[in-house]
Amino acid sequence: MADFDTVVRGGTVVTADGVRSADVGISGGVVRAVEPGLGRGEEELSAEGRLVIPGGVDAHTHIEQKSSMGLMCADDYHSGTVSAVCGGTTTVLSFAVQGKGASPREVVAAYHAAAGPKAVSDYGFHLIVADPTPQALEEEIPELVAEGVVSFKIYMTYDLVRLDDRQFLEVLAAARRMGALTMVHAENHDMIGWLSDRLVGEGHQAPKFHAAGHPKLAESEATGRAIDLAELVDAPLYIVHVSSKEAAEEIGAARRRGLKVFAETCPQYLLLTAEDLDKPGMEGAKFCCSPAPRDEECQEALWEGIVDGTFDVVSSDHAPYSFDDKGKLAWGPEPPFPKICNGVPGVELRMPLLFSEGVGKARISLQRFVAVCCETPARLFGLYPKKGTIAPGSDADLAIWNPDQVVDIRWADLHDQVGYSPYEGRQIKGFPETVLRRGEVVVRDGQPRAQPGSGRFIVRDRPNSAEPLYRPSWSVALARRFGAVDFLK
Ligand code: DUC
Ligand code: ZN
Ligand code: ZN
Repeated sequence: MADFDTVVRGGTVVTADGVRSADVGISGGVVRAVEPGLGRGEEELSAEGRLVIPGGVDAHTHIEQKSSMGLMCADDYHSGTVSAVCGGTTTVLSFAVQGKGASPREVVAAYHAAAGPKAVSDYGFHLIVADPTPQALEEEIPELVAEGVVSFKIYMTYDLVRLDDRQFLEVLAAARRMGALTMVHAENHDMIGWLSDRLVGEGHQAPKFHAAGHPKLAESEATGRAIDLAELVDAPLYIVHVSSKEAAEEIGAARRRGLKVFAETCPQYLLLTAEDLDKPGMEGAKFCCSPAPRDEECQEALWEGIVDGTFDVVSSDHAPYSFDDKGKLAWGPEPPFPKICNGVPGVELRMPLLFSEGVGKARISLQRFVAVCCETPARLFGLYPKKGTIAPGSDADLAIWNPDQVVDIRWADLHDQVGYSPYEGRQIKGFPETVLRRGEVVVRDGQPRAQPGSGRFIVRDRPNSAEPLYRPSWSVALARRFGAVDFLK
């Protein structure tokens, strides 16, 4: 009789703690042992010459969701999560959006109905709170938190979803009471609106003006204000998709003051610049996202921020809009830039891009790569140690990664429904070959093979009350770095 259902044999196992040669023994979908020389598995998977990396946790994806401009995105829970697993990500956290006047409970029920029969990766929801009524905050949302929807996102811009500062404070206070984590899209709405109207009014409406219409100052002002609001309430705050050096500086300063502020950046801000928006015709629309891609100085600052801990997480902000009248060009073939749907796809390439450009170019270590792509998002969003690591007792989510595989990026080889990749034609090195989700091979030799509906909703622990899940070494390190002791209690 075999000792394990599956043994991943002879690889180099990488976690945020270390790198070692070991086999991984899996039974019942759970990691049972990580040691060299394990006994036989019913199924043997060779990882000779390969890295064995925890399944990625992408903390920021938009799947089968209406955008903040009201447009349905191109990926449903099948294509979006197939794309995720093909890139080594086995858990996605995506958004359930409360429209104005909508019941959060009904909204989340609708997202469960959409995801349940289709997902192939595991998943969870963040609730976008667009209408923080007392009924929502005091009755419905606490029930959702108890059911594992333990994080909220609020917007400081976009007419359909944005909150004013007072509403933002109400959400922060409610999140603090419930032990939930508030995420924020931090851009100054009026700066963007005023500038965009002037630019369009003067005939500057091509995609490249999207960058001018979303200046760094709009991001850094809102980032600083969001931090101040969180400080007033003494609530933890997670700042999404940071694009600029100036916003990163606000975050660094907050941390030095001991505030419970956490942050992510995304591959598009590490690898694209405003010049990518300046392409012939409407091509630049493919690169329009908010905040906007910046410049090389910002890119350097963001890489540095991953190294020095300003950024805890690298997420994709996968926002899949096709380049046609159902997506980017829904408001006509040549819409003015404020009418171009914001967002770029990226759930499949998040980890390969960060591996190639980060680890491959010696900007970040292999362990830091695993920390920001897998372990820390799992910790911050109440998934650890089930997700985000390879250790006895964890879900057997892992990718057997070929560090030497050279890939020329072509959208045609990816698995999303977007129709283009902002990274088309770039060459990267390193890609997952085989991916396991709870012990099941969901990608073999680069090809997806999971059944729709085999992904599971993960009931997450409340981040504020997850102390037993945090290892002392991590708690102490985080507390020292960020003075985040209260957050961990
Ligand atoms: N900006 C957002 O706020 N959300 C989706 C993608 C984007 O570019
Ligand atoms: Zn956003
Ligand atoms: Zn987003």
